[in-house]
Amino acid sequence: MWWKEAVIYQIYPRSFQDANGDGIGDLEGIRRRLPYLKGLGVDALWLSPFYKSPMKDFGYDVADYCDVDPIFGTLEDFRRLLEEAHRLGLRVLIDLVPNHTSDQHPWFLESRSSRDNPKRDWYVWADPAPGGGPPNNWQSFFGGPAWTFDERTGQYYLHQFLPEQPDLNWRNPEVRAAIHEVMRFWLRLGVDGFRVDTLWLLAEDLLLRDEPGNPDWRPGMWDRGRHLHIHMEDQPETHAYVREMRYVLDEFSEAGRERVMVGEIYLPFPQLVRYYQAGCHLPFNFHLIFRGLVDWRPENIARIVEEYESLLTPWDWPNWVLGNHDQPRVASRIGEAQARVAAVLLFTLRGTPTWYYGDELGMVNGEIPWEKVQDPAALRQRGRKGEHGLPPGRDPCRTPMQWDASPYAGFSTAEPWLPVNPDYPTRNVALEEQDPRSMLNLVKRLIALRKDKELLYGAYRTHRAEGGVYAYLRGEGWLVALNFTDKERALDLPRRGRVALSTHLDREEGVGGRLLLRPHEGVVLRLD
Ligand code: TEU
Ligand code: CA
Repeated sequence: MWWKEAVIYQIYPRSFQDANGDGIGDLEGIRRRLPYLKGLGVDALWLSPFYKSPMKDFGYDVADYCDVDPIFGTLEDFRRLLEEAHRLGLRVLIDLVPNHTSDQHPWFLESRSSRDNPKRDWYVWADPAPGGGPPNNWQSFFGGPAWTFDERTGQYYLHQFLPEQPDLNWRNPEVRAAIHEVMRFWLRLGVDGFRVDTLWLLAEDLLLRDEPGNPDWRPGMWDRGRHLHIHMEDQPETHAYVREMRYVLDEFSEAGRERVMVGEIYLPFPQLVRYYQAGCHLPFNFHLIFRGLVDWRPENIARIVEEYESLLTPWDWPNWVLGNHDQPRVASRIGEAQARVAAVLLFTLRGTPTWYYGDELGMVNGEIPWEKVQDPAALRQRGRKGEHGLPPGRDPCRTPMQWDASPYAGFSTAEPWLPVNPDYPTRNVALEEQDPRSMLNLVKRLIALRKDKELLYGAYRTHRAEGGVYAYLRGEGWLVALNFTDKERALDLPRRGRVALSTHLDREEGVGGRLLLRPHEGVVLRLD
């Protein structure tokens, strides 16, 4: 099945390539860069939202699910992009945002117009608490209560994110049918599947019960962390809704042309893997991001991999991620040398990898001063300091793609919506293509190597996870050895072998019973 062998590449359309010179990336820009993506060797693209939107959350607030925002182009531009991608053998996944709409979506405008409007029940409305105030203690992801009072009708509406992103009421079968129609619209156009936004948040507790307090919460942590999330997240009904969405995908699936569901799900493993049974092909496994990169040691990474592997049935296909448009860049978290080691890890573990645009250049977080901050999540925390005293939020990982050393890094001819990272003259596609040892060439080599069937499907087995070295076997024929330290390390091998690839891209020799790893070196060995 194609999605098991694929490498998925995430594009944040605002930041990839601007074609019409307004400083914002667009669909035509992506189309022009398809040859680059083909050359990189990835198999599928996931495009973050490009739908009509007031852009309060940069497209994750959708005002029309079946049209393209003029900032990004037209539906015709999308058709051309899709057609050309398919011609090159690239699949295209689009972002489906079913949990909430924009407050400017016609459905919400109707819903809020009166209590007896037929669409009233399409969103989650509730009376004020008996003594006044919000119906319960639920907090939004972006800070503050998850409820906003609507003067006109005297009730509160639920929003897990911004007040401008009201939650749809998934218990209402009309809502589910409407989203299914949206899916069919894009499937008929030919998309290969969806990355479904906030899949684990579709349903909330019917009784709207208060969340219990979180004993680990400390002042300074985010508002939503004040409570546990047993009533707002991962409800049993959600699994049924996922199943229904899967049926819609299956209406359009054929052998070799399965339409797939990638689900955005931030949950512990035991809860995460239940989404396989619900029919989600690839419930995103973010554990390398939120448990791995914060404690980058062989013991910890091996524990994550083993725990996940042990919970999967033979029907569940794993997947791994190191970055996305909501998370700080991997190279900024563990350092550039270790980001290369992490790339070897991602492409040689069992499972489908998803790669975030620019990470193949080793792109680092942009430093965005307060005057230039765009992310609504950050703006709501104005004055607060994030890491290194810089503003918090998600802009740092959304800076423009660095194509070449020309002004604005070849991203645009106008000033981009977020500043280009100042390191672009020395870190860009054009330069790294010329440099045989660049991160870009490492990623290309890894993607090519990963086509090997045994590396794709061979069982995972830990070989060593201590003393700064993490090594594992894939099938019988492959051994991956990663040095997490800045010192030399030696590793005993089960058999002789040959270096197929080193992060340093400078050796391909035979090795005997012992492998010497240089500082920050990762090696993929073909065993005899
Ligand atoms: O993200 C959902 C999510 O829970 C987090 O990634 C969240 O955005 C972050 O922790 C807050 O700082 C998805 C999208 O990926 C994100 O871009 C959207 O803002 C969000 O849903 C709402 O649609
Ligand atoms: Ca543009």
